[in-house]
Amino acid sequence: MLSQDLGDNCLNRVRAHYADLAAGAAETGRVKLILLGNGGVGKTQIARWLAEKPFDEAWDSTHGIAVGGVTLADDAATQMQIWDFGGQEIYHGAHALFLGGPAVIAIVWDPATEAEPMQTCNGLTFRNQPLAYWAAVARHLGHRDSPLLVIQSKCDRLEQEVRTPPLPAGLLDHRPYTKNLQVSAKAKRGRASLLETLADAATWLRAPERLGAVRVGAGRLRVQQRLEAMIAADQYRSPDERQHRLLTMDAFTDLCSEAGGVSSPAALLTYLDAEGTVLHRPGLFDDRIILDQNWALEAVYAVFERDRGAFTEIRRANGRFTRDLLARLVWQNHSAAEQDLFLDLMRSCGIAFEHRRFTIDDDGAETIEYIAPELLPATTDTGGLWTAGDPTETVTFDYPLLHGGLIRSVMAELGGRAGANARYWRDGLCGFEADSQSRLWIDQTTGTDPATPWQGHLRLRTQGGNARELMDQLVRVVERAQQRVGLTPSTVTRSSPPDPRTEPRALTLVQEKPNQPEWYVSYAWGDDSEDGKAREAIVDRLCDAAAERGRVIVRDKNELSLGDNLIRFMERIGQGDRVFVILSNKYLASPNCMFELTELWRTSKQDPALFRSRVRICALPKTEIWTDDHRNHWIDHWEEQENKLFERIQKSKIAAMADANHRNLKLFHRFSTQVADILSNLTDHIQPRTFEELEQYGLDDC
Ligand SMILES: Nc1nc2c(ncn2[C@@H]2O[C@H](COP(=O)(O)OP(=O)(O)OP(=O)(O)O)[C@@H](O)[C@H]2O)c(=O)[nH]1
Ligand SMILES: [Mg+2]
Repeated sequence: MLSQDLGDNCLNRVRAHYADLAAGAAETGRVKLILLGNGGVGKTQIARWLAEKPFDEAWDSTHGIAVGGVTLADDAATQMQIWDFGGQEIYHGAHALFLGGPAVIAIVWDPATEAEPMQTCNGLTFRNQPLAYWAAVARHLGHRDSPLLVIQSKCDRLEQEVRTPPLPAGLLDHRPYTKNLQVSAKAKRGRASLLETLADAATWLRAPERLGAVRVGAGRLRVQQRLEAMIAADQYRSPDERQHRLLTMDAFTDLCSEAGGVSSPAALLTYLDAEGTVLHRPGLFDDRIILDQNWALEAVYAVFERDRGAFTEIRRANGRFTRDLLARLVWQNHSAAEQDLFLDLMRSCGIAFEHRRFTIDDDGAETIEYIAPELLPATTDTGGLWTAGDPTETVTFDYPLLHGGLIRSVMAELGGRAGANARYWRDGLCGFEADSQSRLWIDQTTGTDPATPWQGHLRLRTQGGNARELMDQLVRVVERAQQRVGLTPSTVTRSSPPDPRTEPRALTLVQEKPNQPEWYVSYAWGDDSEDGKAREAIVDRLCDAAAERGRVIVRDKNELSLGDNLIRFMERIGQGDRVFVILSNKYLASPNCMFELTELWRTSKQDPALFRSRVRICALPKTEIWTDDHRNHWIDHWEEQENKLFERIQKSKIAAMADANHRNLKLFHRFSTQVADILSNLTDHIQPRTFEELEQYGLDDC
């Protein structure tokens, strides 16, 4: 109910709470029980056991958070809201948001998992954290009054019990309430002491000097119970027949009027979201309320299941994905509206961020490309955006506990504005900011000290231009991210103090414009054939001749595929001031080359004069571009490619699902419709045929 962050004014919600209390108060008796620990240690089995459900041999890994209520057998007054957190690292950023309130926190561990650095479940690899990490999470992210239980699970026999959990001495000394327990959900050992401890911890937490008995408006409780009944009723229906997955705002407001005693449905919604009854983020999910949270979280995390195909595709595309891809590979059974909702959910949990929008279709439809930071490559890749040499400004934030949520949150804020103008890898990003004309590089480091692998630091660097001003802005970005994920640095070290005159402003990451105009060469790479060698030789000669004149021609010799690299190169070419196109028959038959050529045409707005002013063409001998017949040949060629691919897609389900096939289909269509126009526009004007002519027309004219 209280403020979620600095910009959040809680006054209206507090007023609503008291107004609802005045209309009739009730005690809830609810206490949150948060289960934390590595994947597979047995948290869900403990939750099931408390709810008197049978033990399940299978490990059905929890996605995100599962919330359920149980009334403790010996203590009817206490209703425990169990928050069963999935143990995988990817969830940690989101979990920090839920840990801050008063709750009983149970850290579950077992010696076998403790001994394994990694483990695999349903094709997913989990990175295990030591018990001390989880204790540090509870200590740094949990409420100061929250009782802490350290539970050793899977103690099927007495001999398996470890009397002293492997925790550094003194780590939990300052906690007012900690207890060690040993249980086995399978052999049903330790249940009585677990129940007794839970009841005791709940009573302790609800003592007047701490949480106190929680009183809420009776109307609020009625709405909450009504919603819980709707959710519970659905649990007995088969997944296809569930009726209460989502609730519109109107339906919720009606529910509040029926229940009576609710002065502000919006304030109640914030309360119910914090209680875990519903999931709601104002402005997101089309303003609908998610009742069936497991359904939504399952859909989101299906993206990360290796055997569903999306995982591999996204990995291959360096963390990039589109809604189309997920719709084909994991969300076939969900409507477009539901898919949008899942994407919103991914964004609001920091699992993905919008990276850029682009148009590949000729009809101008926009495609949104997202990045899933967790699936970015692990290696640092500043990709030439950072100039070697000392950074001008550095700021280092040291954290007693650092998890991946922080860098993901920073990336989401900056990356949402940067589009393709930044480089990302799993632990950082790099780019160039327009207003300050300064470069930035942000990355995180954890695990340098094996004794405390959960400690880490985030380092910000800025270079060139107004590096200090940009640094002041970036520090604010990090402070906002800290707030969102619930982290606090122990120390902050700055190379120079902040400038008090720096006004907050939005950051714009752009391509850094070099001092010189950017020149590129687009050609079909050489192969071992005579023609191939000749093509390569002419490009070498061109680059050398340019170098003699003090010019650099950018020549991307890296393997380009119709994917991320190519799109990045295309965007650079799109901004290129001059592009040399070395035409050959191989060029006109190559999808990559044709992509570059049609991009040049598109970024010249299909204006022949603008196109010719930027492009310098040199056609190699035997290139078929000079007659109508030649040009028609290329139309036929690309039409044929399009038809062939279309047939394949129609024949094979697998081919139909591949994102690349759909993209290529659109591109082949684009090539066939534009190739003749582009070529006749060029051949209508005299083109150089010898290298000397090319030198004159391309290098000596400016
Ligand atoms: N022998 C034994 N196995 C157990 C016990 N409790 C859980 N397991 C097994 O451990 C595996 C994982 O249990 P879960 O409760 O799903 O683990 P979790 O901690 O919820 O895992 P995530 O949801 O992935 O974070 C399952 O195969 C269980 O059958 C126990 O008391 N004894
Ligand atoms: Mg679980």
